[in-house]
Amino acid sequence: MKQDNLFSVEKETVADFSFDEAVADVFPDMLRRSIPGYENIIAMLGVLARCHVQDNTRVYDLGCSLGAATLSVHRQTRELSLQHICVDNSAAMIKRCASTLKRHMPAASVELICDDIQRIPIKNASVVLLNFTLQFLPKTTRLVLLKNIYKGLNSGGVLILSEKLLYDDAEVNQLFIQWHHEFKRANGYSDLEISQKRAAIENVLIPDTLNTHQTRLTEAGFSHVHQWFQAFNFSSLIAVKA
Ligand code: GEK
Repeated sequence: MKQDNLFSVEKETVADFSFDEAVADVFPDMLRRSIPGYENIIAMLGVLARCHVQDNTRVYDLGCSLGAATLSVHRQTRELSLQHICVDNSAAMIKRCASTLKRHMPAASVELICDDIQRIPIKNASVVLLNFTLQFLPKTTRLVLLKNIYKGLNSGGVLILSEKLLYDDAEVNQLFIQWHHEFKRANGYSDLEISQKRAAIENVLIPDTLNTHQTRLTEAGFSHVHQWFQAFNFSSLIAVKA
């Protein structure tokens, strides 16, 4: 695993974060050291998917990056006949995702799409994954996407949504940010790396509160919405279509 040191040298101006070649190259290390519980969430996505997946349906991984979530689902469901649809609008991610999935799940049916997840028709889905992706969409379009996902899910199907959370209370929000930064420090990131990454991501990753997510999922049509994971300000929800 290549080490992420993209923000270790002081930059004159910090550009907005983008999912380019340099990021894709160090991405597994970046996610593991930046998202508390990331590896645990990935493993549990397979476990949760196994509980809700339906044979002869599609599993969508929206914002798939390098395909870690799809691989986890495949590991738990390989005896079923599923079509995996992996979507990401970063060409650098999709290119690497293609070779990883070909190597680790060569016999599976996989469609890789390099496009905006907002343009993807969802059909015959039993599991849809939005693992830390919705937070990169403009707030105004998030409900439209969730409604589209709800429409494309079969009855009994699920959406699993993982996100970085915002807290309404500024003091509480600051506490969670402090804990998260301490987590990054414990994983070897310097103060400079933490502050430059923060500057790069702050106009790109726009978090919502847990309450906003729950309300929006309900408004999209989901009947059961449960928070199944949280580590500091990183959380994952499962929403069921009745
Ligand atoms: C994982 N799910 O390892 N359309 C398509 N892709 C997008 C869009 C969009 N509008 N916006 C962002 N992305 C992965 C991790 S990373 C999370 C997901 C993070 C893509 C973007 O290119 C990137 O690959 C991914 O969403 C977000 O389980 O970096 O914090």
